[in-house]
Amino acid sequence: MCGIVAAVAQRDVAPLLIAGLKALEYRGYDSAGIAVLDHGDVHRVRAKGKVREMESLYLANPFPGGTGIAHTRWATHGVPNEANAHPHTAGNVALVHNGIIENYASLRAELQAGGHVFTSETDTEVMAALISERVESGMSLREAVTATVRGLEGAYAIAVVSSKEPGHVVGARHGAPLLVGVGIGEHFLGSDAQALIQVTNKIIYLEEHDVVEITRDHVQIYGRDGKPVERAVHESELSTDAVERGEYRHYMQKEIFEQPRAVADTLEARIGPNGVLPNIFGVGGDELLAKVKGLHIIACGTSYHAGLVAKYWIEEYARLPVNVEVASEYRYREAVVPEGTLFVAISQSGETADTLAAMRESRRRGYLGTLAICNVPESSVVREADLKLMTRAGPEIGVASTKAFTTQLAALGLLTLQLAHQRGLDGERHADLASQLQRMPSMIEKALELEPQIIELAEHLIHRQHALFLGRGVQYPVAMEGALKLKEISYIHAEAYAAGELKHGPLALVDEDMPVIAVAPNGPLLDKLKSNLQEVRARGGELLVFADGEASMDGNASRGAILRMDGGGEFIAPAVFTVPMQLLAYHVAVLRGTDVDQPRNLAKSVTVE
Ligand code: HGA
Repeated sequence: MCGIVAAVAQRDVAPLLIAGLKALEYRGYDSAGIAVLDHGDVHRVRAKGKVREMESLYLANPFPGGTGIAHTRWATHGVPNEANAHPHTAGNVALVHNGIIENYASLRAELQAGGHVFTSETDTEVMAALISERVESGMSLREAVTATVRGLEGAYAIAVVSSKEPGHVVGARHGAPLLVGVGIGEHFLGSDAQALIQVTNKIIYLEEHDVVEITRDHVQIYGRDGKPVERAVHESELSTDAVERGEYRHYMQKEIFEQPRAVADTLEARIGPNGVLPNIFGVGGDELLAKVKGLHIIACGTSYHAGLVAKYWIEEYARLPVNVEVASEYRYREAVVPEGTLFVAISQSGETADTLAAMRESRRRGYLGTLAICNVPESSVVREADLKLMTRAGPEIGVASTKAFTTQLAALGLLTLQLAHQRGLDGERHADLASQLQRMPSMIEKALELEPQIIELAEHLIHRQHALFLGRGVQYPVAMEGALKLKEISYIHAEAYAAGELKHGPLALVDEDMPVIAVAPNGPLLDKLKSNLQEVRARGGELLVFADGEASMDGNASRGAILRMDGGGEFIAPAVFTVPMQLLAYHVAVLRGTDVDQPRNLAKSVTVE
């Protein structure tokens, strides 16, 4: 999603801004731009496409200046082109924006009626025009920004400069993240810590409705009431190495292979021989969880699939009812909340706009409490939740989520175990689940050894237009995740079905051109699944089956292949069987030559609704 970087320094800031934008490239975007103040002039360069295309325009015609703003845009209002790329300028002002201004049409009409001429189709440009007018009428830049954001509906993180105030950048946030980087004799704004880690690890996280003014020597933050406020400075633990690609061809491949470590980190010091350790969800966590009578899990995309796996787990082992819903639906529907329900938000970035809004909405719906499962400790979702369990996946750069998913499963496994234990799960069963969970990293490690065979399987899919993924029970969400990965990065249309549903419609699609990928670990539903696979085989469909080591598959894959692996036990098998799904999608995409880490039209950290 859009990225913001801004700087005030003694040195020329354009190279710093461009380096910051490159660090934000992983979020996915379609155009980029920078604007720098130089003795009352505003130099601006923008380009459709990658940061390096904008950078070469800059290098062909570089400009000095110690105050600047920069942006990568993921278009919401207006096509991706140079005119719609940020920064937008109006009079003395240049501005970058992340979010959506919902009342922009009426503001734009009023400004046009007053004679303002717009040069883009964006919602963003109205803010530049309003702030510029106010500065012209005598307000300081900060006053003009404060007055302008008060009249906005929607979501924004902005960074603004005015040629009337060189040496100052003003930022504001509401519904989209913005943070301050504190340097020595220089200050920065960024939409995440990744953008700033090359210049500082000292970070101040702004809160909703904050307005901030940075100069070389000062940072002043103003709260919702316009009065100065103090916010703590944090030391970010990110390192520039954590975002190096190393020997891997893509970040996604690196992140798939980091999963044993990431899952082990997520479990570390949270589970022991007797099960989950006390209060890993935060102070008072165990007490609150003991009162839970049901759960609503809210998430988007891959995190939603992790929630679906948890539904099977929690209902089976803890015997608590669980409802899982995508955040964009939940937030606009009058969900019934039975007494004693826990609201669980799952989000990799903790800034996913729909999930965050759903969590805020949940506050007025009478939940017992909120629990965040998230990868970014300082994120809004984590800060606003009552209880939290951090996944420790480290920075995830590939837009298609991989290690975030398996670490979410590890965290949800801990939650399941704790809830089940508190509700009297039989001791032997509890011990078995706990030991399976502890084996999750090594079983994932083993599954990664399948890569050479998966590369061969990938050949089966590269010229296909469609694919079906099948699973039953807790493996159905794994099939959904497999289909999502394939769609996201290879652009092959893929659908997942609960295998028992096949005959109720999708079987009509099956012929020799329709590959069917089945997740088939051992378990009580394996025989049922095998019958469903026979239905595919009888229609000439090509079967790619991922099966547990010894299970007989009755020659099911007469066309296609059976790939044997070890799911590590019924409880953790969803996490382990996810690995070949990820590798398959990855290698199909590589063979098809797509932009694996930044697939078209997609963005990471989806901070717009
Ligand atoms: N609405 C603005 C910014 C979009 C955005 O925040 N994307 O992440 C535009 O379309 O330019």
